[in-house]
Amino acid sequence: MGAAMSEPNGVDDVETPETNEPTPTPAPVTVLPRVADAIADGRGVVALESTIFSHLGLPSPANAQALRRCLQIVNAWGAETALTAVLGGDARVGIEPDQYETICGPARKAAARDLPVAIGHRWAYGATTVSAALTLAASAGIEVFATGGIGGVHRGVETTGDISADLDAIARHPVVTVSAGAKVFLDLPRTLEYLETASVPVLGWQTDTFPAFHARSSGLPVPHRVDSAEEVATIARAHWALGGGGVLVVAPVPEDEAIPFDEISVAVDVALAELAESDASGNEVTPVVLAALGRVTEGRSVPANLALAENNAAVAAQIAVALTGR
Ligand code: PSU
Ligand code: MN
Repeated sequence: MGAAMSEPNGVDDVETPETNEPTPTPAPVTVLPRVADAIADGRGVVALESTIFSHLGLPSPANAQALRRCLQIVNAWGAETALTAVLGGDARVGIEPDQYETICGPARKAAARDLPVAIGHRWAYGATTVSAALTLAASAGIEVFATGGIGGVHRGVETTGDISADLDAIARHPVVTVSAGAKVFLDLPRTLEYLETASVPVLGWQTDTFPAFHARSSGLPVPHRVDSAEEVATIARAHWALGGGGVLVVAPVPEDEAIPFDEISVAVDVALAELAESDASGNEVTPVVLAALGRVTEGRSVPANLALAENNAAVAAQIAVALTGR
């Protein structure tokens, strides 16, 4: 044993590193020059996910319409857009218009844990969920992100253990997420409890109740209300100065396209009964239930989904601009 303790031969010739810190590896993410410039110039930037625009989210042609409208409204409010996806194994922050057709097509769903696999296995098109989009946005230094409705704690979690990775990603990354509450077919009270446990400030955008995706209100009280983008910016800055991660801003779907909560709840029961009859599990659940809701509501859920996504993008852009302090 004593010999093992002695210095190996020639040890003096070896340069000893100063510390044991690993060499940082640059994130394998391609940031579009237009986005990189906006970040460097301190202009407002809004990150977007791609799952909602792919075949996994909205049906065609509503998906392409949603993409166009979300991008336009962010620009109209004076912010830059950063659509996220993995294309040909390349994790992108910011995507050129010549790729929009791909974005609106068939995709493999890429949550945060799938990102390294989508890169390593060079997926043709990995559509980012909320958790993956937040990971990419944070790695690029983007402070605001817009989606439709976040994933959360699923009903029946006691048996399935199904809790969306969206919640963990929101808690972890210092980014403001804007959503129309959580998807209506989830266990909304438990989703709110989880967000409390994870120390995520949940801010009702000009509302006192938690929105339920297609419905303006779930009836559940929201912990705090905000009425302006400047308020959100001040709260987010304070959260980050205290070492906090994400802030969740919940904005109700616009009145004109909203579906009353009681009505959508009946449709959810039918959609979840269909789900129980199918063998969908894991990450197939959300796309299957969204498609079923489209059928059960005879397409009414689609314009609601489109309108809420566009509204969230508009709110996110205002917050992004407010965060620049201009
Ligand atoms: N919001 C929408 N449509 C969607 C989604 C959100 O309006 O398709 C997607 C998001 O990408 C979200 C995902 O991250 O659903 C949640 O999936 P899961 O429940 O498997 O975590
Ligand atoms: Mn899940």
